[in-house]
Formats: sequence, C-alpha cells, structure tokens
Amino acid sequence: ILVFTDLDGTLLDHYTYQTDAATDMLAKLKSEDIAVIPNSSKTFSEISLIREQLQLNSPFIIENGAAVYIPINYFNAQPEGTSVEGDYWVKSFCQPKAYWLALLSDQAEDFKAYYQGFSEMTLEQLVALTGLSIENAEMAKQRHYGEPLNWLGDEQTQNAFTAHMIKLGANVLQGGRFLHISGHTDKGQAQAWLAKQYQGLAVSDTYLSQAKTTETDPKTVETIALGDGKNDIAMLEQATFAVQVRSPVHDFPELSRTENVYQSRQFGPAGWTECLEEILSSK
Ligand code: 2M8
Ligand code: MG
Ligand code: MG
Repeated sequence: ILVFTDLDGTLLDHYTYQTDAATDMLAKLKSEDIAVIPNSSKTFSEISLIREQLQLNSPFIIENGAAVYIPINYFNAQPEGTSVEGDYWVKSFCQPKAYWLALLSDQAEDFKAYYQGFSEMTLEQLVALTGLSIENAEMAKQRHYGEPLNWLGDEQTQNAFTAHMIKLGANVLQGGRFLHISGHTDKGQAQAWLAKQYQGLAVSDTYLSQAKTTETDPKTVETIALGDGKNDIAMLEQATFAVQVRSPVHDFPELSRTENVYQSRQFGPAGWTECLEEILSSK
C-alpha cells in the first residue's frame, strides 16, 4: 500500500506547519516499508526540506501535480518518459511558470486589480499572509510550474476570472489560502501515474528497510490518499482509500464517491494519524 499525502493542513498543521501529532505514525509506516509520498502544492525546495526533516526517502509530487520526483534508482529501472534532474528522475505534466505568468499579464488585464500573485509579493508580504518563516517563504516563491494568487476581490469576480483563465487553457485550483494558476495537471493525475510505476517496477532493495525481506506483490498496489482542501479532490477520488482531514478553516470539500471515504474528527496531523490507524488496523 502507498500513502499519498497533502502537506499543508493535512500532514502539517494549518497554522504552525508542525507534524508532531503524526510522528509516531510516520515511524510505524517507515518500519513497515510503507512509502509516504508527499503530494502537495508546495515547491521542489519546500518539499525537499520537509522530506529531509521527516527522513522520507520516497518519491514526491510538487506544485499540485505538475511534476513527480523519484530518487534515482528508487525503482529497478528508470520509468519511461522521465528525465534526469539532479538526483531525481522527473516526470513533468505542465508548461513552465513563465507561460502562466505571461498569460496572466497579457490576457487577463481586466482582473489585475483583484489579486496579488506570489511573484509580485515581497518576502515580507508572503510571510504576513502565510505565517511561513522568511527561509520557507523564499522556498515557496521558487516555483517552476505556476503562480499562486492571493485573491482580493469578491466571489463573483473570482468565478468570472476562473472561467476566463480556463478558457485560456489554464487550470485554477483553490488551495488553503491561495488560488493556483497552472496547467491541466492535478494531484490525481500525477498520483495515478506514480502508482502505475509501482505496479510495473519493483522498488530497489536500498529503499526498503533492513527488516523487510520480501516485497509485496507490485501488481496489487493499493493507495491511501489524505488531504484537506479542494485541490486534493482529484487525488482522493481515485485512491483506494480516501481520507478527508478536518480543517480548522473550511468544511470538508464535497467528493463524488462515498465508499472507503474517511473523515477525521481531529484537525491536521492528528486527524491524519487517526484515519491511518483506522485504515491500517482494518486491513
Ligand atoms: C501555498 O499552498 C497552500 C496549499 O493549500 C495554499 O494554497 O494555501 C503554496 O504556495 C505553498 O508553496 C506554500 O508553502 C503555502 C503556504 O501556506 O501556500
Ligand atoms: Mg492542504
Ligand atoms: Mg496542498
């Protein structure tokens, strides 16, 4: 089984970005060789740091499904359609950030007054909006595939803007705080692609813990997806088990499925642990 997880508001507390309530469960998953795969709107730099802090060595998905990063030699063979970028095999699904910035500035002038994008914000402004540290805010600004906007207008204007951007070929996703402008990629599509690689390729021994001697049959890969926001719906819809982690700031987004859906009682990382305990103990 694979665990795909959103970060902000899910594995990380919405306000403090801490993961304390998930520490024991993370250790348990590690000891059982269950891969924890971050699937987040965060950037490569942000997720790299979090992986280091949590000592995760599994693949990860950045910027709302825009690209999948797999440590080189994680699988016994390089997945088709990936390129090499530093220490990773990378599969990308999206045009670069510059493309979306140009679209915003050249073809959406009428909406300029209603938002402020990450690239026009100072670090201090981003810190004030997110509560991130200066260092982390800097990493959040290092985006490769899209532009998060702080929406300043009303809902009606937001809907008109969204429709306009979609007509231009963009995808608009609502995160916990920001409106993400990017391509037609989502966390679900990237997750499905990566789960398929696990089905076709074996994970190398170096990435399995010493305790583990045998591997589970790669053909029966099941997935658990955990998320709190609307941008998590696509990944929750197509996982074997869908976990909606309770948010302190918004309701559970609506899913079209009802089977194997779990909704946590607790917020963020505590809810994350609560539902994983329930799913794993039922197996
Ligand atoms: C942004 O992502 C969150 C995710 O829900 C949001 O839209 O509110 C991203 O830009 C991410 O890179 C950043 O770390 C986060 C900070 O809250 O905001
Ligand atoms: Mg979230
Ligand atoms: Mg997210």
